[in-house]
Amino acid sequence: MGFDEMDVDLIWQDGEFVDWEDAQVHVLTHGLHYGTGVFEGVRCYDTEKGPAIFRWEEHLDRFYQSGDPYDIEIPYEKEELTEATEELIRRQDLQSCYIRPIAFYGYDMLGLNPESCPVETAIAVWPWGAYLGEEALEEGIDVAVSSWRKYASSQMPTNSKTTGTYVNSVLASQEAKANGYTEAIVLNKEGNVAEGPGENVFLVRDGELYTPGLAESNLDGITRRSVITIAEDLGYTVHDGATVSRSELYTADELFFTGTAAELTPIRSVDDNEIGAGTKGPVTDEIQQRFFEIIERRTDEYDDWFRYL
Ligand code: PPE
Repeated sequence: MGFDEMDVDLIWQDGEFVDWEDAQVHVLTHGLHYGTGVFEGVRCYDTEKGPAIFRWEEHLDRFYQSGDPYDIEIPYEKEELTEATEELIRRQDLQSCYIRPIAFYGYDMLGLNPESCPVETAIAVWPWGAYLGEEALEEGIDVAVSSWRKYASSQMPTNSKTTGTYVNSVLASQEAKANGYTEAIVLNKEGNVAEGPGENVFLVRDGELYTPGLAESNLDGITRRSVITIAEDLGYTVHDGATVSRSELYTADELFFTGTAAELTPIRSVDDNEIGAGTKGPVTDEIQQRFFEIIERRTDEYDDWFRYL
């Protein structure tokens, strides 16, 4: 479904609320030519206590930090972006939505050094259902190891949500889909597991969890952090600094993805090898149920993870 079929009509752009179709940039925008932008992806959930934004402060912190390697200084205070986001949700009567803040070097002059270009900032919100499909959350998905490797942090910042670097994810995701899989798993330069194109990966073996450590060229996912906490609170041992080899994927008892968009999606096969029983495994199921209980606020615990509107 495209944006035009959605019931949203407002975007916050550089301090103003503008009509959806008026939220434009110049074709000579620096970020369009060289990918010099940073973005976030956040979810607002429909809860019994009204709309609630999941881990807003953490996402905002990462948004500002993502710009550091490029000297992108977002010219707004965090409070201003918070108010703008809340107003977008309220004015469009959304109970749940995906939130996409973006900041990028804008229009002044081209040439690699963006020094003279202003940093332009925008926030859009729209309804976004299950990223990999509703069925995926229940049945799990079929993934393939990508022929595209994740770039190393000596090549491009791996822990920054930089617009330009997402071509790596786009390639991996297109390849997986072209070959009949739902999603890819991307290996790092060393050939170990980095992450999915837009997800972190968890592996279950002998009742314990493993997820690639932050030196494996992956993003420090906020869902990853949350799932580590949730799993530990459920009593699981989580090895969150793991190096996961490609071959460990095939012999895992269970595998799943985490991410803002993907939430907690089980993986039922890798390169046509069934994982476990070829469906959502019991540990994944327990953690996923707890995750949804938390984000739908059917428990009072973890209340400080939410910002209610
Ligand atoms: N790795 C990558 C490369 C990534 O893009 C994401 C989020 C994650 C891990 C998980 O991070 P977190 O959302 O903080 O748990 N991917 C975003 C973009 C998805 C898109 O298609 O666009 C997201 O989930 O919002």
